[in-house]
Amino acid sequence: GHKSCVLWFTGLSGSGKSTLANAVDQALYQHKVQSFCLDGDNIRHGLNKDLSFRKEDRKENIRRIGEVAKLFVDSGQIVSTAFISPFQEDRELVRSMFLEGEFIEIYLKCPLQVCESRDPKGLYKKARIGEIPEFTGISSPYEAPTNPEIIIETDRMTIEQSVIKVLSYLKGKKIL
Ligand code: GGZ
Repeated sequence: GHKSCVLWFTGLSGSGKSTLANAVDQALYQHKVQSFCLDGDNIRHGLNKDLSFRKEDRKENIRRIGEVAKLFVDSGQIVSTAFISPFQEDRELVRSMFLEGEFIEIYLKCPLQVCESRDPKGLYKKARIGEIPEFTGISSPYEAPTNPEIIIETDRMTIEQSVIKVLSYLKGKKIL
């Protein structure tokens, strides 16, 4: 058996949140753990498609994701979430919705220059010329976590090493 929890991945656009959250989700599946991954593809395009990237809408985005994550935790799963979640206050609100030890904040630490050079969707380029307002890291702030459970420097580690780091943490906490 395993304990349920939320793996809350936070970091800039292009820091590797979706990639790593999905890789961890796959690894948990191989460990026969019930898990699920929430990301922009299944939330921003569905449940939260009424929300923009203004500060107040990001707050509501994160709050709703927290509530959905809680439903998954209540159903006994490990849920991975991959959202920028740039504001400390919003992440703290979500943390407060969970029991001690159930909310695991994973900070994908990666220099802005590296994220910007990856620019898989060309969004940074558009943000730089003002085509996307309030773009995180360019024209809207990213508040780095002050006390995350796990920090992963995605420009220095492979996906495989990063997955091992997360799973080792879970084993150390007797979640797996
Ligand atoms: C940041 C934006 C913006 C703005 C569109 N700022 O690289 P992506 O494309 O796939 O990931 C980004 C995603 C961020 O959505 P989140 O729900 O994770 O953000 S938050 O937690 O702050 O609510 C990016 C795209 O949406 N995108 N406009 N202005 N990212």
